[in-house]
Amino acid sequence: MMISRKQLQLYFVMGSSNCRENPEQTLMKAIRGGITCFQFREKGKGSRRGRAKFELALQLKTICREYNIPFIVNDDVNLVLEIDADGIHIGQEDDSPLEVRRMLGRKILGISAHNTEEAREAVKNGADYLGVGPMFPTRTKKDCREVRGPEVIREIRSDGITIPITGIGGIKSSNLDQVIQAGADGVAVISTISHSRDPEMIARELITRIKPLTADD
Ligand code: TZP
Ligand code: MG
Repeated sequence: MMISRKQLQLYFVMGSSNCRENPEQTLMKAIRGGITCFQFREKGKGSRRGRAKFELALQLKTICREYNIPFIVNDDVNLVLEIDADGIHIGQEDDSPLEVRRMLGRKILGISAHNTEEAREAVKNGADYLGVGPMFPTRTKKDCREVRGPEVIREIRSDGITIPITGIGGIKSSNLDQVIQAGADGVAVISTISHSRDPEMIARELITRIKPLTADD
C-alpha cells in the first residue's frame, strides 16, 4: 500500500503511556480534530505487553478503520500481521527493512532517517515514507539523536529524495511551519496532542495551520 502526502499531513503517534486519559478517548478526540494518520507506539514505562498490547492495538485499529485513518504499528511485525494493520514504522536499530518488506508485502513501510545517507538507504530498501527527527528538543523520547532541526529535511530534499516525509520531535503549532517549509509533507506529534487537556482542539489547530502550507490543498 502507499501513503499519500495528504495522509501524512498530521500524523498522531501514541501509546498508553503518552495519554492523560484512556488511549481510545484520546485517539477519538484527535480524529475529531482532524488527524490524517495514526501510529500505535506502545513503548516506555508501564506500557502494555502481550495480550494487553494486542487488545489495545485492535481497539485503536477498529477506531481508525471507522474513520478511514491509516493505522501504523511501531516496530512490531507480528502485531501488524495479527491485527492486519495498514503498515509499520521502523527505526534504524529495528528489524531489517528488507526482511520487514518481505513479511509485510505491500503494506505501508515507514523508516526513521536522521541524515541524507540513512534517507537514501531507506528509499533503496523500499520505504513508503520517511520520519525525520528530532526536529526540536523533546522530552518524549529519551534515546533520540541530537537535534539537527528542519535543516536535515532540506538536505534530504536537496539530494533529490521525493518520497513523502514527516518531521518529528518537539513539534507544536508555533514551529510546524519551519518543518513544512524545509520540505516535509506533514508533521508527526506525540505530546502536543496526547498531553493536551483538549486533544481535539489542538489537533484542529495543527491541521488548520498545516493545510495552507502544503501543496495538496
Ligand atoms: N522520534 C524522534 S523524536 C520522537 C520520536 C518518536 C518523539 C516525539 O514526541 P513529541 O512529544 O512529539 O516531541
Ligand atoms: Mg524502534
